Amino acid sequence: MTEISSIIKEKAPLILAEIKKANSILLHCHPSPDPDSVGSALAMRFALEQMGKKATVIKGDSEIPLAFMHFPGANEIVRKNFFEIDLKEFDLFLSLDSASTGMISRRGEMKAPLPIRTINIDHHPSNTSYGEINLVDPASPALAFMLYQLFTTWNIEFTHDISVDLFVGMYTDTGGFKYEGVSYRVLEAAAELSKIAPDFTKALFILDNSNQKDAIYFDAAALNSVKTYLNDNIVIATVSQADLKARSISPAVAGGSEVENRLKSVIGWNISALLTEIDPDKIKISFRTRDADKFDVSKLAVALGGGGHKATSGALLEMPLEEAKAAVVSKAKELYNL
Ligand SMILES: [Mn+2]
Repeated sequence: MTEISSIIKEKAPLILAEIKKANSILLHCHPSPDPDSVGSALAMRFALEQMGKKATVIKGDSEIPLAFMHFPGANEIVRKNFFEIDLKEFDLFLSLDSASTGMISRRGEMKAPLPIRTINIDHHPSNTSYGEINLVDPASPALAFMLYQLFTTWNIEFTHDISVDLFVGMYTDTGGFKYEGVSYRVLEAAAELSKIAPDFTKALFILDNSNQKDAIYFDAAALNSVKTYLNDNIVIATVSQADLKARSISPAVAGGSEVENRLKSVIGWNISALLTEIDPDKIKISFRTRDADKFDVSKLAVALGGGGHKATSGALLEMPLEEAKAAVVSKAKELYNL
């Protein structure tokens, strides 16, 4: 059996005591939900039901992507955001995978403490501790791995459905068990879950193979435009309004591309940028780097009025595409002495 993190060992009984006192428990999916958000919420609902509790998962601000609808329990997700529910129907809110109240909903002003007793279970280092109980474990590479440990501590029976929901969360948040933070403990947990749900590969196949054709056309346009600058240190892909219109590519698809990640996979292409003209003369820029210590792209984003992390960042420029591209190159030249 997997060792339990000390922070989880410490908080597990406190959280269980609150759950035992509650009758009707609220769970949510965060805006633009990923499989860790949805899978964890669904697994928690099954666990709470095993304890004889009424538990409700709401979809939150965004639609649940079609590719997640085969996760066990997904059909029972209530199609409401946080401001569309009546909090009087609940006596406990278990907030999962959400670093701040902004990850519960962006549809309105949400002030902590929230109107009902809130337990905040998360793995983001930036978590703002907005709950009455906060269980934050940044060492865990997925929220689903924290739930695996909590459920083990609480003696929850790992059913087939709980196992699939936790497996997809752990698999995706770790980039397929390859990001930093993946340890033998994570692999042990995944092995246990796969023993209970040997059909987990089906869930992964659907996840990996539910692309929309728009996404392929978008990537084709982006890859077709690739040019490098500053001795190949920066690689830029652009997608114009004309490109989007030529293939009737929806703006939602334009936001979900991973082209910039592929570009930075080339040795020597240290910084990658994807510039998308989301509206005429409105350029959404996404930066990546393969060497965050040497090329901290948060600085490049900030210099252009945006923000982000050292390895992933972004900005929004209101100017023609070619001008935006020139601005990116000249800022990069200046900031990194290229
Ligand atoms: Mn997560």
